[in-house]
Amino acid sequence: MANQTTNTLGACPHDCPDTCSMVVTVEDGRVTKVRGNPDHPFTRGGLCVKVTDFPNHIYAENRLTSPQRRIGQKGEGRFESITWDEALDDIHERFTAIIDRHGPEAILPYSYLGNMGILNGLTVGDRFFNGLGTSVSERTFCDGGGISAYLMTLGPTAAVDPESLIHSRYIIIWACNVLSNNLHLWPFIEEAQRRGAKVVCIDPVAHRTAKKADWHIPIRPGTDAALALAMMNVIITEGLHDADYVANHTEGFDELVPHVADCSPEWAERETGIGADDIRTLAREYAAAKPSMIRVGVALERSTGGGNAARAVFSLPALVGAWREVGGGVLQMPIWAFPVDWDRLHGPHPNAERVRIINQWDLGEALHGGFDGPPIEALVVYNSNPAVVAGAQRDVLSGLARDDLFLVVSEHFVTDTARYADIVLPATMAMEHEDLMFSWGHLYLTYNPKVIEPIGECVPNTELFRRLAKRMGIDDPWFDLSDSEQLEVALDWSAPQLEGITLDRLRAEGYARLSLPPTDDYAPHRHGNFPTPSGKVELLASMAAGGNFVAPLFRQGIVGNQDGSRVEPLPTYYPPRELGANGDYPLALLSPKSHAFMNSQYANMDRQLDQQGHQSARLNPDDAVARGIGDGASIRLFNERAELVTTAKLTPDVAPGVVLMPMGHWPSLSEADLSVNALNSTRYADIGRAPTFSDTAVEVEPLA
Ligand SMILES: Nc1nc2c(c(=O)[nH]1)N[C@H]1C(S)=C(S)[C@@H](COP(=O)(O)OP(=O)(O)OC[C@H]3O[C@@H](n4cnc5c(=O)[nH]c(N)nc54)[C@H](O)[C@@H]3O)O[C@H]1N2
Ligand SMILES: Nc1nc2c(c(=O)[nH]1)N[C@H]1C(S)=C(S)[C@@H](COP(=O)(O)OP(=O)(O)OC[C@H]3O[C@@H](n4cnc5c(=O)[nH]c(N)nc54)[C@H](O)[C@@H]3O)O[C@H]1N2
Ligand SMILES: [Mo]
Repeated sequence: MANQTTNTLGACPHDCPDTCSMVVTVEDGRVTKVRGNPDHPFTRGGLCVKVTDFPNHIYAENRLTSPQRRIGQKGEGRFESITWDEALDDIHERFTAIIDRHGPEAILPYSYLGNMGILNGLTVGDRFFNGLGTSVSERTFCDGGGISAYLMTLGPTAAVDPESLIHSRYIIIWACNVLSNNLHLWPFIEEAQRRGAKVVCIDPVAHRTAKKADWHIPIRPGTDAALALAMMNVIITEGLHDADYVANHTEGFDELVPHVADCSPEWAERETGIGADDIRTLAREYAAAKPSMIRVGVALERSTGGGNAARAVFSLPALVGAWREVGGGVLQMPIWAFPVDWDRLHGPHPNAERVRIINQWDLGEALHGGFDGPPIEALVVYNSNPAVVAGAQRDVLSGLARDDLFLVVSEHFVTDTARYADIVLPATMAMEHEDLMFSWGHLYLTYNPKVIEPIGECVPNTELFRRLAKRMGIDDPWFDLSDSEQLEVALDWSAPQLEGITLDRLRAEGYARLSLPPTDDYAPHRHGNFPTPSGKVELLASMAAGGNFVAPLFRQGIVGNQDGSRVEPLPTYYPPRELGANGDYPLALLSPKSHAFMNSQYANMDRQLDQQGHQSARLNPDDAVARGIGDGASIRLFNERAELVTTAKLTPDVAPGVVLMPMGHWPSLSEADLSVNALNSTRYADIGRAPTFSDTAVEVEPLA
């Protein structure tokens, strides 16, 4: 047979702001090469270190290719291959018995964005679980806090075209490691820098992005709200604010003025560790540069007062009138530009008013009977790896090990979560199924065609839930639709942003920029028009009246406050709770993203693991010397939740008082048999039930 080679445009499926357009080479039915699409204005031909060897991932020797049934002890990872029919029979039998005994709320789904496709991603299982009436899984551990704060302050607006950052004159990168986590934004920032913009990076760690900035400001973790409030204080007391923009397009300025009157730079210096003069300089430069831009990362929300920190930062651009110009404002996630019909995708819950909602963050507690209502007797995990990514890792692992828990995991590999499963189901990767990608880092819709047949008996998540729905007797016409048919109704194709964009066009061209004004003219809030209840930037948030606000997207169509906790209507500083509170644990543990992993994905792949290095703790030399710890020494890293034996790496890049241990390593592949989330608590931040990874106190000791 003649060799047949095709090059097709596909989409990177990962949970990353860049959503790259990829050229996928297929030779004789096998993917042989993947590269960044040189014609895509955001991808610009490059891919990150994680995915350049995609074919190795697809054809990895240990890839799951058939359904598996456990034959060993839980956690041992020993399985036998079974047929799909046998797997579905087992699931049907166990689910039916559990529902008979306790009702459907004894079943808990657990998923996140392992796959970011509109069909196969965030909501893919929801119609099935809602159809059964199971407990609802609340998914706020990525950016639930930041997004909730954003909605409270600015409303659901795309706000900024990331490509317009070339026009910015001053760019503050606040708690974001752009060069590792949002690589394809960097050229736009670099272009602005070339044109004379100043780039400032506010981060306790001098990572590769901070090193390229013009000014790196190390901040004490969890104190960002103090910095932002002090910036407001300087801007207002020195009259640097844009009085006209404030008067016309904000709510609550009169209340804000006395609120920040005591937030002097000297006060903020004591909280943040940043010199008062530097705070003044930052505020003055930020207010003077027109236009100024703030790129926020997810770590801003990850402290006790993280939601308020995000509210304060989201309030700054209106004070200085940054929204007036292209390249001004705040770049969080432009997801709101994509008219995805999330309601249709997740479908209604039959018991929406009263159903039990369990936040993913509380998995360990939920598995140990910590919630009212029926015991969790079955857990279904897909698109996620809670054994690695969730806090209180020891509780999660012991919960997954429960003999009476029926655990079903849909995966590519036997992850540390799947090791505990009763049934493991094999899932396709991007090239094996069709999907369409929205983006949380640019304004393009990207189409992903199926270019090879699924490996073995792998099925897309869509098909998994079709099979489960049929076997469980769920009567929902949604499950009769093919993937292509689901795509036809997954978006509101009549929305103005999709004018001129059709599935046919996407299939032919691979991607399309949303139909919005051109980048160089995209300043949607030049004249206000914020989609908040008041139509203005809500410095004083009307949504605070509802209590702890959680953005609706993260639940299966259930909106509103559940716990009644109070949110201040004005952005307020809440100091870190754990850090500094206990003299036994004087150091702040940070666990941001790993450069060479995709959350926990690729942490089992040799090349990426080599590139990232094994789990280790980075310490400032001052802290190490004070404890008699040398570079490369074995140490104990601990707090009251766990103890990890690991290697110390000394570097001045980490601020004194901080320990850096990026997330993603699998416990089973780590010296400690635990990874960094064993040290993290499951306490929530103030808004949106965000996690508090950056408010974790630890101590280190040399290993005797
Ligand atoms: N290479 C790679 N890229 C990724 C991912 C990955 O795993 N690997 N994951 C993707 C996902 S899901 C996400 S959400 C994004 C996240 O990407 P980012 O938004 O960049 O988030 P993080 O890496 O969690 O944290 C960013 C920075 O915040 C700093 N930080 C921590 N606490 C604080 C604090 O209290 N204040 C301040 N000012 N800074 C703080 C950390 O030192 C870190 O440098 O990346 C995506 N891209
Ligand atoms: N300490 C600490 N913990 C963190 C964070 C942090 O910064 N620090 N970040 C948090 C953040 S921002 C996020 S987003 C979460 C990420 O949490 P997760 O979304 O759980 O992270 P991933 O490692 O990407 O896990 C996804 C799993 O889905 C699988 N998968 C991928 N595609 C498919 C598919 O098509 N079908 C099926 N069935 N499975 C698939 C992958 O193999 C992988 O094992 O972690 C959170 N946890
Ligand atoms: Mo995330």
